[in-house]
Amino acid sequence: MDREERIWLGVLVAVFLIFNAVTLSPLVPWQSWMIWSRPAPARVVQIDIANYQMNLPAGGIEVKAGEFVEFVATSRDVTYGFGVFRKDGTMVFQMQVLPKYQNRIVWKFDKPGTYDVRSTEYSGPKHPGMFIPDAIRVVP
Ligand SMILES: [Cu+2]
Repeated sequence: MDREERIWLGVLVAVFLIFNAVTLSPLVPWQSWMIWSRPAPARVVQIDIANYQMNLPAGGIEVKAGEFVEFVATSRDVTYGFGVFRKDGTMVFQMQVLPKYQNRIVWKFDKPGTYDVRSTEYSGPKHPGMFIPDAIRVVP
């Protein structure tokens, strides 16, 4: 390795270290959620999926804007996706739902409204029917 290569390697290492220090720093004002944050969810929502059916809690899902909600999704057969969408079709979040495993995600809805749920993982021939309009109500 000659001198220019060592300098270039040093520049790359410095860029890597500075980038990570800045983006992981709690001093950055826009960085309110840390990767190691463990917010206590205000409520836990269980979702059971089997045979292309998403079984949501009876009475639907109602959460408050600004509170942390934990979604715990389980599958009893194949891999599904749990995706939450705004009414304009844009995605809020999604996670894979692996069989026989408690798949968890903690989310905070910023805006009140109703949200749709659909499977975001191709799971088989009945996958396109896995759509639940207005599945989540977020109230102020
Ligand atoms: Cu699916």
